[in-house]
Amino acid sequence: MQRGHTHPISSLIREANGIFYEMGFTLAEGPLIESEWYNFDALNVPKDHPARDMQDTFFIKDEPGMVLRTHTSPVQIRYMEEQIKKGNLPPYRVIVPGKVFRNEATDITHEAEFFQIEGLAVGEDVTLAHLKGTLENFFQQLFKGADVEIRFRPSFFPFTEPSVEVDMRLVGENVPEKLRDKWIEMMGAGMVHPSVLKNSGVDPEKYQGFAFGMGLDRLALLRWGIDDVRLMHSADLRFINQF
Ligand code: 2NL
Repeated sequence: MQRGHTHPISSLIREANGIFYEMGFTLAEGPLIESEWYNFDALNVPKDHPARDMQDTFFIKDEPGMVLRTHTSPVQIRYMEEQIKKGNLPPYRVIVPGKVFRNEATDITHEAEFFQIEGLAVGEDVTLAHLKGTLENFFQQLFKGADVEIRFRPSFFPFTEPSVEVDMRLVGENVPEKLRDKWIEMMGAGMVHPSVLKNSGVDPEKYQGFAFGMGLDRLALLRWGIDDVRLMHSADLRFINQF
């Protein structure tokens, strides 16, 4: 009898969840339909930011002020808010995997629906160095058999300050030649903007934190050496049966 298979994206979410769990992170989930407050305003995204445009965001026709979430960050806002409401002060460590939506043209590497994983750590003395160590450990465990190197480049996001792009490099004899020694852009990250902490009810004078966000489709391609993202959502059994 033919049995079912776990989709590579699901495998990756489970694997990531396991690795972050070992580092003290818990998993959180939230709604796919979000208010503009949780998806944009609370995250310090300006009213006139291009990401809020009809071309980039799916607005819910019959419910003014509601959108299909464009990232999983609103779940971290809800998480912090809920903890504060319950009287649980930081430290917080949470990861949020899930589906997100962008209203844009699709091509070989872009789909309107895709999966993301975001992470958040908040405490009295959380720094960018902790972010680097956390991500180094994550990628090292995900790409066993290779030596992983991480580098930060300066970037900008409205919800982090400072903001960075995170590149990864796989070194070692076991790494496929196509990938070996090449810097690959993996995600965006940074220190949570004080306004974002404030909007979540967390005192930015006392606490600070790091946050990161990455797409899972590209990570899955690297993890299993697949060369076309479209395969990931094709429902083609010749592809899926290989996992
Ligand atoms: C990207 C960049 C990022 C975050 C996501 C975040 C969440 C909260 C506060 C601050 Cl609640 N930041 N998330 C931060 C930096 C980058 O994603 O390119 N993702 C695919």
